Amino acid sequence: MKDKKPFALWRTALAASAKRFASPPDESLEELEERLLLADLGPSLAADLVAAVAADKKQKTAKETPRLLLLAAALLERLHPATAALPPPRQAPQGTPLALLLIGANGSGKTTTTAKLAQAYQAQGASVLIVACDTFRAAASGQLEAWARRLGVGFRAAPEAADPAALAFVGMESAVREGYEVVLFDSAGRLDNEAPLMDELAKIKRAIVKAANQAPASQHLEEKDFLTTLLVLDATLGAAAVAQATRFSQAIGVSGLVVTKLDGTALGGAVVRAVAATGLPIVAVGLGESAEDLHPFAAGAFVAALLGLEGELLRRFQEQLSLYEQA
Ligand SMILES: Nc1nc2c(ncn2[C@@H]2O[C@H](COP(=O)(O)OP(=O)(O)O)[C@@H](O)[C@H]2O)c(=O)[nH]1
Ligand SMILES: [Mg+2]
Repeated sequence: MKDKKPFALWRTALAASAKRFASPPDESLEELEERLLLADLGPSLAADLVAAVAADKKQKTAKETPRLLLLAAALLERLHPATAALPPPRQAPQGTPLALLLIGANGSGKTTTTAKLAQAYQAQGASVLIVACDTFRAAASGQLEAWARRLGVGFRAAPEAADPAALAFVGMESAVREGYEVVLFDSAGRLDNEAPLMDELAKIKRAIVKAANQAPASQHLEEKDFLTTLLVLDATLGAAAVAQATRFSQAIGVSGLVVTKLDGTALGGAVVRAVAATGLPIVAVGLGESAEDLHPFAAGAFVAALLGLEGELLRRFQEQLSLYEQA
């Protein structure tokens, strides 16, 4: 999916496919809005999308296209800039590993996602170090150490209540020294005192950048050169996840989102809302609790599921999607 223009072509193609399929009765705008509200998109985004469909339907080429398909196209268009791949490991000659910092509220899935990322990068053949910067609870580092042992990746931790930024510094230093290609930093997400949390995360970032610049081979590295900050969001939280996305991304520079627990009862609307609220791409989604359950975000499949497309409409949507993805 490259630029925006193909969406116009896609709508034309949708119209052309109408002749080959018998469509069920068209839905009204009110019914569409109802669907979006049930999927937890929230009133303002729902109204926005319905207005887009109403405008599209007035186009001559879209007269025969069911509104539900126009809605699917509009949703996909919103999510289209929102897909990004995980950054590739940095290669050894550069002397600095790719660093990923995971941030987010308690229970959102940071520690589990850290393990999943370790597994994903290891499967690509990269050497991985995990640094357990959630020193707030002793159990947090124990949980991560068990993952690291199971996956056979490097691991650094500090005693409970140790300064997480100091640990981040030491972790980055040893990642460089020992020639790791990827270093993952887990972090604490306690919410009882939020301002200190944001300060702590900013401090962790500065420590990582400082440590990277101590390496003899490094030439004034900036954060953007090697550090990716991922905000982990629990999709089952609905509107609360959207609020978290806004707060964290305003306080801390965030590069992308990881949306977890999409395998559960999540309605999915939070995903669209978090993207709309932050403008951030989704770099991966969590579809379960094991290390293999991290996947790229498939916007087409997501939209089909969110709208409950089935039968002829689903076939038309998929047909156009595959044409579109080849374009
Ligand atoms: N079903 C499901 N559960 C998840 C997923 N990601 C994390 N969890 C579970 O959510 C809970 C909290 O995860 P954890 O990684 O400890 O969150 P943290 O507090 O942000 O570090 C644990 O029980 C995880 O197994 C996911 O993608 N799907
Ligand atoms: Mg944790």
